[in-house]
Amino acid sequence: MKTVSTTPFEDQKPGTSGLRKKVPVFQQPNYVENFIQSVFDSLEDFTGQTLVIGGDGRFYNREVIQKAIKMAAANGFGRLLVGQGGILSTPAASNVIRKNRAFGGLILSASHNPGGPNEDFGIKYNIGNGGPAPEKVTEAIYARTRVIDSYKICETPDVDLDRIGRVEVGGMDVEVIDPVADYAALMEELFDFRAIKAMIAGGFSLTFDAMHAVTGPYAQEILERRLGAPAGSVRNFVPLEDFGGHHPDPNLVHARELYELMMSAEAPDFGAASDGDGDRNLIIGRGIFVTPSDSLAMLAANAHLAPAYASGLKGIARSMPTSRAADRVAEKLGVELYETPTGWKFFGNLLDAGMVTICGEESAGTGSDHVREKDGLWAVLLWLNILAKRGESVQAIAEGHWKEFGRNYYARHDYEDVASDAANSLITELREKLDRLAGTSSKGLVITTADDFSYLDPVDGSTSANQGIRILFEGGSRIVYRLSGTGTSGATLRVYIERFEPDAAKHDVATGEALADLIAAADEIAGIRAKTGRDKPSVIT
Ligand code: VG1
Ligand code: CO
Repeated sequence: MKTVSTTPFEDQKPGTSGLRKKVPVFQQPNYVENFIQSVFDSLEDFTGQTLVIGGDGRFYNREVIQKAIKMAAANGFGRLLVGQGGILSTPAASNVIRKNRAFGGLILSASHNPGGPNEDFGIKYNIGNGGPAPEKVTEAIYARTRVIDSYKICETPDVDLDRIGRVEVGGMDVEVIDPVADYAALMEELFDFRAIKAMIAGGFSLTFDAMHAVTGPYAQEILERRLGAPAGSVRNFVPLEDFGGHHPDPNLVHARELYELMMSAEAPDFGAASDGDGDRNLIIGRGIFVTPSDSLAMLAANAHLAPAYASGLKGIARSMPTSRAADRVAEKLGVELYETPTGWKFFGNLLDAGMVTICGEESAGTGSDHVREKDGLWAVLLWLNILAKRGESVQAIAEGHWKEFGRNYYARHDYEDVASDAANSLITELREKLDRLAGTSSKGLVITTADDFSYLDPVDGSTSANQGIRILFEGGSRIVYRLSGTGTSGATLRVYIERFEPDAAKHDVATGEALADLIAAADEIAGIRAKTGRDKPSVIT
């Protein structure tokens, strides 16, 4: 064991989901070591305890895992569990932490961002409940990174990550585990595998695109081996360090091929995809894309059809920018709806306290109290379970849902890689005029309220301010503005636009059309064009 002296880096502030930077930033001498030591220095009483490590297999994953193992041993952890090949999807890592009563875990991923020598990497710390560290922990980690002057590491040989089994590193037990087994077993407990299997045997067809990211081995085991989907139902199933040069982002832009298949005459009954680290999901029925916000609402309304949720939901939580479709379901079910800031870390307390069962975000994240992360394959399996029980198509279920609850037309416009100064001044100027907006109108729409979202956690009483600017209009339409906390270059402005339409006769309008006046108002109110120089968003989801 040796102690190495070091000097702080100024830029190690964790964002929405851990520390994310370009690979060359992480490759600076001591950069990874500083951050990991700062994590350990911010924790208490872990001597002899268990740490879990896994990642999405992207470029630099293995190198960081070797450093983390040697540092965990030097810092006094007693046992370390690591996925074979360095692989653990984010939800699987959450499950391993919980199942083994680990002290916590390090998850190495930059999620849906591209991978490779000049692309993105990330490190996130999860606590013993299996969920992302709450803000008070990430703030302590950041404070530590600013003053750190040394780190501890064992000078031991690298661990063979490809061989399942147990070895010893500097007095710590290291177990290389099967990354899929425990997760697949958990899914089998939650869902009616027999019903899904029978549906597939009866001719129901599906395509799952793993996007050359972490879910390939999970999806092959669960969908093909356990549920009997024909070989080839899971595409792009080999995890690659650079995701084949693509963005492993399951949206209509980056999962274009899947989308086109689902809109074609050859479309299978069901299409889905997941992201780099396996926590996001894309759901497309034959001829119909289900927005993540709608998917949350539809899953919540039908969850009782799956064994794990047969006794009903305790409550539903959604991030603030997520559409309010789920609110109507909560109302009907007679359960509480919680609105949290963006990022899964805010759901942890509600789940731990047994106040909610299902959570979701507009960014293609849905999950439940089975783990403490969002879970892409879980959402796919819950959809399949519902389809098997209802015996209807995705389209019929979606249309029936809108008829019953009304439809929340919804889109997110992202302006990526905008100059940070321009993005910050846009938000600052909006903030300054918030008090004067109520009662005024834009593009014929009357503003009823304008505020900056602040969250009071009902469990621990903590407050998180400045979480996004909300402009509410008469009739229930809404525009939300916030800056991304996961980007690695420049700033990303996200504009979330929503209109509620109760009239079933108006439920088959194209989204862009249904939102046209709000989109124009979003620009007028914030001056997006003028301040960013962009005349259209980089991505619309
Ligand atoms: C984005 C999404 C947010 C999600 C986060 C992490 O954050 O908007 O909903 O929780 O990514 O997802 P931001 O700050 O860029 O808007 V993942 O799949 O990257 O772990
Ligand atoms: Co992700």
